[in-house]
Amino acid sequence: MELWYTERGIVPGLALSVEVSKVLHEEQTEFQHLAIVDTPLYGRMLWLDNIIMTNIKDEFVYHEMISHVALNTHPNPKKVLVIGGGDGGAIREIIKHPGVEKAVLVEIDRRVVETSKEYLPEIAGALDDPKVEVHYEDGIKFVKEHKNEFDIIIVDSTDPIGPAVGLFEGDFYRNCYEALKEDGIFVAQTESPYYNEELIPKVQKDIRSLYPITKLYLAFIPTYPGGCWSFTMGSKKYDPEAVDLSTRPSYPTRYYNHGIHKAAFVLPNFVCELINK
Ligand code: AAT
Repeated sequence: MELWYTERGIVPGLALSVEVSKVLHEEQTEFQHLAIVDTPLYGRMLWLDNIIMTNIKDEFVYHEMISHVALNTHPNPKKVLVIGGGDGGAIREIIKHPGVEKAVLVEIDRRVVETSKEYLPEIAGALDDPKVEVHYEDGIKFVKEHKNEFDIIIVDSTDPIGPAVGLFEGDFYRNCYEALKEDGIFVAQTESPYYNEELIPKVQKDIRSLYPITKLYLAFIPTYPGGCWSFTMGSKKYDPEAVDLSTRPSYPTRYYNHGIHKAAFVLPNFVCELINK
């Protein structure tokens, strides 16, 4: 008998279905419904509230692109904060960078971390590295309590529903700005330009009101709605497009390279219109 899992509702009128060969784990956590399934097409997948979070086949694109663009824009990133991202994929990428001394993960749902360690070791394997510190709390509260501390803040959040709503709001962005050092860089996943005509310009405005350098960049992720995914960067000092990447350290990646770093900021006209709306 065939079993299919369907992501439906996050983009009205769209459903994304994947054939499932085995359901390995399902539970209702304190915050959300969590499922780990095996699929013939994407390998093992993590779902939260019936929405695809990550999977073995394409996770490298998202995790490399949410991390390395900022890590290579900053000349000397030592202390990096990730909000959300309990699967550990962004953390795995961050600690590849030889200059990073501490990577702090603030995930609201302890069960996402625990189940990722158990079922997705390829993604979560770096969470036990001695450079990594994990806090189980709301990222909104955490950033309020930290000032002038981080070189980079990465918001690897769920879509703007449930506990992640506040991670797309002005107060949170202001607190992130203050939690960054004077030359810090902020990056957030900001959904698909095809389906978020309200959200993307709103985030651009909020980030522009804080940072002298605000940019959007894109990557291609088959399992997220639209396939074309956006990231919004706010930088206090360093321009990601002006940086001399030949001075940056090299380490193995499967999607990110110096050409992609520059090309990701080249936007189709409809996306340029969206960010200037
Ligand atoms: N690495 C890709 C996976 C994610 S999951 C995002 C994580 O953000 C989830 O584990 C969720 O529990 C956590 N989260 C949500 N709200 C908060 C909060 N307020 N504080 C801390 N952590 C939070 C991203 C997938 C993107 C999906 C795109 N469709």
